[in-house]
Amino acid sequence: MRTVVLTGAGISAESGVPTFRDEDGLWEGHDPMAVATPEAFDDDPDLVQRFYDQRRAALTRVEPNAAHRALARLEDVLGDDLLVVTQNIDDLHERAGSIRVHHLHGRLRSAWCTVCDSRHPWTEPLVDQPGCPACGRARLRPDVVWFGEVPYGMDLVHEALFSCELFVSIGTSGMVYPAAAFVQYAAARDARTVELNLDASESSTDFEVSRRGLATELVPAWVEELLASGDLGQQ
Ligand code: BJW
Repeated sequence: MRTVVLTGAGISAESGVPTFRDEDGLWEGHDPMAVATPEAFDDDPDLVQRFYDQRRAALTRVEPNAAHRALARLEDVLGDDLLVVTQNIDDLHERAGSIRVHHLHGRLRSAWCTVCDSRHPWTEPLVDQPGCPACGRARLRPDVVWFGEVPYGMDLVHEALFSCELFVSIGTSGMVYPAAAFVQYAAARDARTVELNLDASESSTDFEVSRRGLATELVPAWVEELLASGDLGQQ
């Protein structure tokens, strides 16, 4: 069954990666949403670089959880019929074993040169303004998508959404577009729609099935149910 799984910050929360809009979400007294913007980067590049440098460094201290692993197990069965579209910039899906993962909002472990438009695997801080490995200019920024910028690979995502039979959303508040509208695209093509989230999201009412709870409990249970159903057609 052609399946698209959309994930958000909630799937990585139990690994110790902070979400954006949950309680005590401040970073050094700043609202993360105000830091993750092109305007903030223009106003205070060092502040924004430090925000991402700290999050990149923190990746070495976190591990995938049972929810990431359950999706990797689902891919073992569905193969190319499963696409995970993640809004997360961490690499926990890949470290859990998922292969078909699309990072809609970019990746922490990638740097983008705003001069020569090259991209580079990156694990070190960017605040010290290292030179671009391709052109040598010191204009690297985190390879992530901020408000007002175009999410990555929308053609690929649209193609997957328009042909999927099952759409599942995990751990996202449904407040950020275009991801918040994916359920509507999938439903318009008669896909089954399932939401697995701790709280009600902005788009909960758009889903046929909406379950509340921790991702580490809901996702493995849902994957088991799906696999046990035999035809992968029942949730
Ligand atoms: C758990 C849990 C547990 C907790 N278990 N669950 C249409 C209408 C209105 C506005 C717009 C619109 N279209 C575009 C806009 C503007 C804008 C936008 O959406 N604004 C809104 C504020 C209204 N969108 C954009 O600008 C986007 N670009 C765009 O649309 O370009 C035009 C275009 C589109 C398509 C084709 C061509 C052109 C870009 C958006 C970029 C968002 N960037 C960020 C930062 C990325 C880098 C970084 O990580 O720092 O992405 S913002 C931030 O929000 C980040 C996240 O990926 C994203 C979503 O957050 P998420 O994942 O939902 O996290 P939370 O914290 O909000 O929610 C966590 C959820 O988990 C909660 O519900 C909890 O209950 C749950 N949870 N623990 C299960 N243990």
